[in-house]
Amino acid sequence: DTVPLTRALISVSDKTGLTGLVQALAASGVEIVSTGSTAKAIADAGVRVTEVSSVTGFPESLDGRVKTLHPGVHAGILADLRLASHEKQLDELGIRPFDLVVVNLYPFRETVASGAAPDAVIEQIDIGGPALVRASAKNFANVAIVVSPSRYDDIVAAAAAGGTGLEVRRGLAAEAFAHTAAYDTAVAGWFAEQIGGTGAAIAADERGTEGVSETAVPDAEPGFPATLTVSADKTATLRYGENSHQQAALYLAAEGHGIAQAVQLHGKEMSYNNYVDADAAVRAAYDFTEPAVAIIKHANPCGIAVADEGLSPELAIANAHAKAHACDPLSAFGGVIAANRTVTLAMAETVKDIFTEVLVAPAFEAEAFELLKTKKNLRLLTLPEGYGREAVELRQISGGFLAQSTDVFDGLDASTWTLATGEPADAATLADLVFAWKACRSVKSNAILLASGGASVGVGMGQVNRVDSCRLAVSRAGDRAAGSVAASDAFFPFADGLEILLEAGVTAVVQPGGSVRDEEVIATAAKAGVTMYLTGERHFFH
Ligand code: 93A
Repeated sequence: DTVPLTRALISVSDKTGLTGLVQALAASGVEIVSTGSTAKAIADAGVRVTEVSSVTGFPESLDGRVKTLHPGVHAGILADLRLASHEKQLDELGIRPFDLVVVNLYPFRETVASGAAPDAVIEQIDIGGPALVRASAKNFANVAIVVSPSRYDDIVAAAAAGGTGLEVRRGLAAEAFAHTAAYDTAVAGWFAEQIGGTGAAIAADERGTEGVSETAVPDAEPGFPATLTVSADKTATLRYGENSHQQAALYLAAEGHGIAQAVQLHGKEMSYNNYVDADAAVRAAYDFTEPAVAIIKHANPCGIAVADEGLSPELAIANAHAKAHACDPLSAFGGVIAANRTVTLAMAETVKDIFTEVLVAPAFEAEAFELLKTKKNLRLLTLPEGYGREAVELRQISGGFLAQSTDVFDGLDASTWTLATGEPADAATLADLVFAWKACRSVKSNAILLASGGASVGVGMGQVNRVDSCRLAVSRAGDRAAGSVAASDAFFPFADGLEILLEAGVTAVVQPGGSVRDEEVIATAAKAGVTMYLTGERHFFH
């Protein structure tokens, strides 16, 4: 099962670690074949290298679009040397096999992130590279495929030790296919954005089999017609669903400009749960017009904050992130972050030290992107231009679908609130109440959110009674509950939940009102001398 390393094809855009790799391979007697600028870098490192054009007998042509796309290369990679017939054919064709292929692809995502024009982006769609990677990975029985400089040390060690083992090559192949899949997902996402987010051109041959379902769906206007057609094209097969034994795929809705159309710039492949959480994160952060950050775990915010006033744009989004993170650092571990402004270097510097699954934002400053890219597993996504939720939301239930107009805040106006009891809130307290009310909308019901200084300080979510949500919010806030304000996504059916908030020292409360026991609830607030506003509108979120 061990394949000795004798002949390598190396074609890399990212030259990190290249010198050390080729020097060590040459020292182990490995012959090196390479493309254009890679060959030059290898020669510059003082290592003997064969130009791929002398292997193919065909010049690198069309501005490099055709370099390795040649049977002289691909037959050398794809030959299964366990078969005498393959070995014989190679001999007849005068083609020598490769046992190691080292490739990393044109920097497509980086080029998109740099704001390059479409033509320049298209030039960075690697064709020959993925073909090398996939061919090598398919033939892992004979070839080791390396797509990341982080594997160079292992390969050098294998070369010195006599070759690569089958299980090592199988693992490298799995990595390789994940790599090309993520690359193509980024390309598909960019194309979908270019054509207005419809994704119509993608996987068109799958239409009618998987991508389109005929179901009852409302149109965007209040009238909900008897039948409509939902059309969405399958754009990615996900590794698995909510759990590893579930299959899953991503479909792009026609006309969508949401998280499904986000372009992934870096990091591991997006998972099913990543998409769900990124959607929740964006929903939470984008309710705010001021710089805001939301951190999501299991579809719930464990921190939401807006920036302090008067900060520069560079610092504002970093400040919002620091405040959101401070709400519940324990839960923020492994979280999904959405920012509603460009991620700046200042924000990247703090995010980089916190284990984070996904960071989604409208854009990344170049230095911020460079820094965050050093985190191999952190997925970086940009939202499509014109991001917005659909006017109507669908949810599947067994045997059918539910539809509703989407819950949005349309220019929230606190002057429409009713002061039920207590002194009118001063400007700072009112700002916190408005913040808490907006932030509470993205918390799964029953939701209680405590806030202070434009940041959540304690979130009670998803409990089956409001008292427990109050307890949870207060316990998460700890000593920050005293002096904070509270928002409740729906009315207090009894005074018991409110009493827990008052005992903890909450100074003002906003809630919809409308309970048959409003009088009792308001009297409880009045007795504590606490301000209470009624919004007249609840924001359940299930
Ligand atoms: O333009 S390509 O799609 N056509 C090819 O035949 C080809 N072969 C390798 N891109 C191709 N590559 C890519 O070139 C590799 O994936 C690698 O990223 C890059 C290295 O080229 P160079 O050594 O000239 O910089």
